[in-house]
Amino acid sequence: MMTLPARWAAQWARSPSAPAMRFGDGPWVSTAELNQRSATAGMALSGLGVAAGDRVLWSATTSLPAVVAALGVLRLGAVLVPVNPGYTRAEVAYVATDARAACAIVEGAEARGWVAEAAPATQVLDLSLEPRVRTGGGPGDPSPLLDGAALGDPALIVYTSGTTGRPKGAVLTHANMAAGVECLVAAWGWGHDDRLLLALPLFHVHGLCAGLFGSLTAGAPAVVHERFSPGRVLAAAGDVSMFFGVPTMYHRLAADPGCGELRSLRLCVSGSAPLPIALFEALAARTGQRVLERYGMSETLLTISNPLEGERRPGSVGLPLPGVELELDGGELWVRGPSVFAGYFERPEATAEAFTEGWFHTGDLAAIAPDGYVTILGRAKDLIISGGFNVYPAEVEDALVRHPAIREVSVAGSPSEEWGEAVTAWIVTDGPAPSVEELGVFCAGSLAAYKRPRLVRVVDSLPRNAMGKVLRHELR
Ligand code: MLC
Ligand code: AMP
Repeated sequence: MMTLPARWAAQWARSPSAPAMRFGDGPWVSTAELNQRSATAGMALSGLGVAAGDRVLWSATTSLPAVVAALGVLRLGAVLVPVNPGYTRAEVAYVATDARAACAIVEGAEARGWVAEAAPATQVLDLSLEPRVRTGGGPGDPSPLLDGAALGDPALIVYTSGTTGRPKGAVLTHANMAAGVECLVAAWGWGHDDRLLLALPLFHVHGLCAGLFGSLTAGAPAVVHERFSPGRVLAAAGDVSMFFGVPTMYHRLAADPGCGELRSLRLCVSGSAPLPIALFEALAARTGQRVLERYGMSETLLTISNPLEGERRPGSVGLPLPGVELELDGGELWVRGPSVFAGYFERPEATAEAFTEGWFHTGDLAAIAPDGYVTILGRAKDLIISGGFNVYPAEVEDALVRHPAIREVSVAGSPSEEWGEAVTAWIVTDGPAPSVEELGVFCAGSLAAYKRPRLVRVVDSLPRNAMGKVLRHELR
C-alpha cells in the first residue's frame, strides 16, 4: 500500500496528458498541470515554514486554487484540516485554536482576520499562498521532500462532534485514507473511463475523500461544480458516468422535470443521510437508476455499501466493504477496519470512550439481516442531519438560550421531505415569542446558516425525565 499523494504523483508522471478535472464548463486541467501546481504549492508552503506533520486549516469554496492548495498540503506531509467556508467567526476560531494550526489557507478576507485574531501563532494565507496577515511562521525549507509521508502519519483532521460534546478533530492517517478511498474504487468498478460529476462540498469526507480523492485514485476525470444546482447537474449528465449526492440533492433532482437525464449514468450513489425508500423508488421510476446507497462517517470514511452488481436494497445501506467488520452492541453499530480513524486530536479520554478493543462506536442504531445487509434504524447520539450536514442540538440550544425572550429551549430534528430533518426549536418564552426569522438573525453571528432553526414551536414547558433531562424524543 502507498500513501495517496505518492500514488497520485506516480500516476500523474505515467500519464501526464490525461484530463484530471474541470471546473464547470472551464478547460480541462491535465494531470501534468495538477502535478506541477500541487508540487509548487507544497514547496511554497514549506518555504513559508510549514513542515510535515504541521496542521493546516483549509477553508474555501470549491475552485482549482483551493484543490491545488489542499493537494500541496498533503504532498508536503502536512495535515489538512478542512473547515466549512460558511462558518461564523466563533466556529472558525474554535477549529483554528483547537487544531493549533501552523498555517491557515483561507479564501475569505474577513475569515482570515478571524483566524489571525484567534490564533496569533498561525500563519494566515490566501489561496495564492501569499501571506496576507503576517503573524506566526518563518522561513522554511524551500526544497522539501514531497510525497514522503509514511502510512502511519496523520493526513487529515476532520472536525465533528462525534457522539457527544464539542467538536473534536478526528485524525485520519494516510493508511486510513488510502484504505477508505481504494476500497471504493474497487467496489464501484471506478475506471479511467469514468467521469464523476462532483457537486458536493469539499470540506467533508463525502466530497473530499469519496469524490475528489476517489477520482484522483481511480485516475478518472472529475467534472467539479462549485455548488449543487439540479439544472446544472442535469445539463452536465450526458457528459459524465457517475454522480454522488446526499438525499436532499436527489430530492431536488427527482422534482426537476429534466430528471430523466440521469438515465445515461453508469452509477448514482447516495449517502451521508438516509435515502427514503419512496425517493429511491421515485428515482427508479423516473430515471431507471437504482441509486446505490452507502454509509459512512468522518471518523471511519465509508464502511458499508450496497453492491455494484447484485441487489441494491432500498432502505438498506448494504454490506460491509472489504476489510470492514461490524458488530451490534445493544443495537448500536460498532465498526472496525483499516479506514477507521486513529483517534480524536489531543483528546485521549474522548478517544478511549469511542472505542472498545479497536471497535469504534458509531452512535447509529442498526439491524443486520441474516444475509448481511445492514439497515440504519436511527441514532443513539443527539444529532440532526439536515441536507447531509450534521447539526448538534446542544450547540443550537446554547446560541438560542441567550435570547432575552427565551427561558428554556430544546432542539431536535423534525421530519422534512426536502432536508431529511429540519432543525426545530421548542421554546418556553418570557413574553412575546420571537419568530423563526428573528431567531435566525439573532444567531447569525454564532451559527452557520444550516444550523439555524427552520421551525420554532412555542410550548408551555419542556418534557423532562426524573433527572430533569429534556426528553427530546417526546418533542419530536
Ligand atoms: C444550505 N442551507 C441549509 C443546508 N444547506 N440549511 C439546512 N440544511 C442544509 N443542509 C441553507 C443555506 O445556507 C440557505 O440559508 C438556505 O438553506 C437555502 O439554501 P439553498 O440554496 O436551498 O441550499 P443549497 O446551498 O442548495 O444547499 C443544499 C445542499 C447542501 C443539499 C446542496 O446542503 C449540501 O451541499 N449538502 C451536502 C452536505 C455533505 O456533503 N455532507 C457530507 C458529510 S460527510 P440562508 O439563510 O442563506 O437562506 C458524511 C459522511 C458520509 O456525512 O457518510 O458521507
Ligand atoms: P459525519 O459525522 O458528518 O461524518 O456524519 C456521519 C453520520 O451520517 C453517521 O453517523 C450516520 O448517522 C449518517 N449517515 C451517513 N450515511 C448514512 C446513510 N446512508 N444512511 C443513514 N445515515 C447515514
